[in-house]
Amino acid sequence: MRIYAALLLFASLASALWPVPADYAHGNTTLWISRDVQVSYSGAVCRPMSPNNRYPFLHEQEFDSFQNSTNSTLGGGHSSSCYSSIVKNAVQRTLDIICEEGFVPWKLHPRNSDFEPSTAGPKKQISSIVVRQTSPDPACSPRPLANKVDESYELDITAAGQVTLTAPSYRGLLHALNTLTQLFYQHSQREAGVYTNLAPVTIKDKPKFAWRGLNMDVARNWYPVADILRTIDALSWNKFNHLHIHMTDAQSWPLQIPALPELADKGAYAKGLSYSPSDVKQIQEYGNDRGVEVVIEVDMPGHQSIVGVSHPELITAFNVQPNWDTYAAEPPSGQLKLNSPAVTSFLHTLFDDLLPRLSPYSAYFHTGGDEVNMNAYALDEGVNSNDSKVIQPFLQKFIDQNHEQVRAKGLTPIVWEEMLLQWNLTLGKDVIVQTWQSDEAVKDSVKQGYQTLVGNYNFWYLDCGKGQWLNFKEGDSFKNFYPFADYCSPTKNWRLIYSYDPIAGLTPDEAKLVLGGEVHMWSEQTDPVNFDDMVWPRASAAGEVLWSGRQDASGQNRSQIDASPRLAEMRERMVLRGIKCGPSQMVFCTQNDP
Ligand code: CP6
Repeated sequence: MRIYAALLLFASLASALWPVPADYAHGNTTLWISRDVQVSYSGAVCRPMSPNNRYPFLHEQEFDSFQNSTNSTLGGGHSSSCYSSIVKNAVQRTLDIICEEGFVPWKLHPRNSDFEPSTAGPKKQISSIVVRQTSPDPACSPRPLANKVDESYELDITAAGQVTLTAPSYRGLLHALNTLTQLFYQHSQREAGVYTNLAPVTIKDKPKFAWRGLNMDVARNWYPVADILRTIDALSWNKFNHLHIHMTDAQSWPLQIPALPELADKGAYAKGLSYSPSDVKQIQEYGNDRGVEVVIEVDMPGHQSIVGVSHPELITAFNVQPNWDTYAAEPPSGQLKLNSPAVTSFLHTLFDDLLPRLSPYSAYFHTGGDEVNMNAYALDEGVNSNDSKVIQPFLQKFIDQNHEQVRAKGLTPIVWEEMLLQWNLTLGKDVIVQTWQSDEAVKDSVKQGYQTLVGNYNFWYLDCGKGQWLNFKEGDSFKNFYPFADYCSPTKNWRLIYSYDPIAGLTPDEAKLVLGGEVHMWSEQTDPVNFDDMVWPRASAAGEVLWSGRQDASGQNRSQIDASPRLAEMRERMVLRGIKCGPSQMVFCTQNDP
């Protein structure tokens, strides 16, 4: 980070970008902004229109005619569900946030200080915003792989009041717009307006890691669509680009499959507590519009007990009580049988229904594979053994069949680390391996040449945040027996999450195969009431590590002291935008010293 020398005189000046850009310089000139600022796209100016138009700077016809013009790179010719209106809508949201958010950064300034610009005299205004996409959008289908997307951008604000956002892709422009929102503040005398005191600004930014994700478990507790959409918003503000939805697990199947309606009819927690195809499409489109790719996981063959409620013939060790822990990591027990023609045909039907609906929006499908229990296969008539050497070839056949179908539908498979590292399965070199148990797992996976996701549970599992796991009481039913207090300690504060380096201990060549990582919100004890508070702003800490890297340009680990007030500011902005997350710490810890 480069800072003008003059700025050192203004140590209290709030400049709190999250995640921190790769290259950032700013001054201390104040500029004001208003809703009728002109926005132009690659030189096609859209003039202010009628006063009752909420977004007067955008005029449909002018924008559309620009789109269809020959020098347009904003997606002309694509269907609206792909790229064409994404930037236009994002600009609308951005000006909405800038002009209405109302963020006054008082918590970051010394107690009782005067940090705001004078409201007397003429106010220099932002004159216009130029939005330039410099490369054509990729084809809509198949979706580009994560490491093929250029998310870089440049943002300039001149002291004279000209804003320019430039990026090769619409994904970069979305990041530029998000950064822009973080440069503006509401004056505490509200009528005075919205200002930046940081001009001139020059930002050149790009992500360190291509995959920056949150894994959201919607099977242990039910989440209405609105909670998922709100989470996509918050992810985009933090420059995350993937929402991994852990869609099914042992306890519930909240996904409607029209070809297999009994799955959700019997497997959802209640009538109506399931996602229809149009719900899924809405979630995917919402993510697509915000640069967040939605990746669905159907976890198999473990964590599948719930399928036994509608298809008992497909499940081995179904709901064993009381000794469920012989057969599963978490109750109720039950895994898909191996070496079973019925399971094969079931999965064909499932994939034929589901996967074609996912591929217009994602390049990936997650087939799970964590915590497969061996004892369960002693009870499976097609296997009849708990010996891993007997089970392994059946598991290999199972995953070969599944991945073949995933690829046939134009998708790339993702698996949990156990498939590679515990079971030594032979996987296609296209497969992404998602690690979670250790840093050694990351090393082992990249050493075998696989693109790898990190997210060590000792650092990036958000479910253990508040230490509120239930205690076993003698005589309780097995449903209350969740003896997980041990592995849920220690709790994880943002500093611990921030301290995790995805490429620690790897050679530079190995590090290249770390595609990125995910924080994980397992929902055994989280539902929409506490979800925001469990995820944010702790996920933001991982978001900065994934976007900016654990180290700064000089190779030093980033300082928590620098991060602390910036994260506090990010949390205030998220709260104002509707995320119900608690503070990262008390004001005393984030306020600048006098
Ligand atoms: N559910 C599933 C879980 C977990 C995993 N998979 C999990 C394991 C250990 C901890 C937290 C969560 N609840 N399907 C592991 C990938 Cl500490």
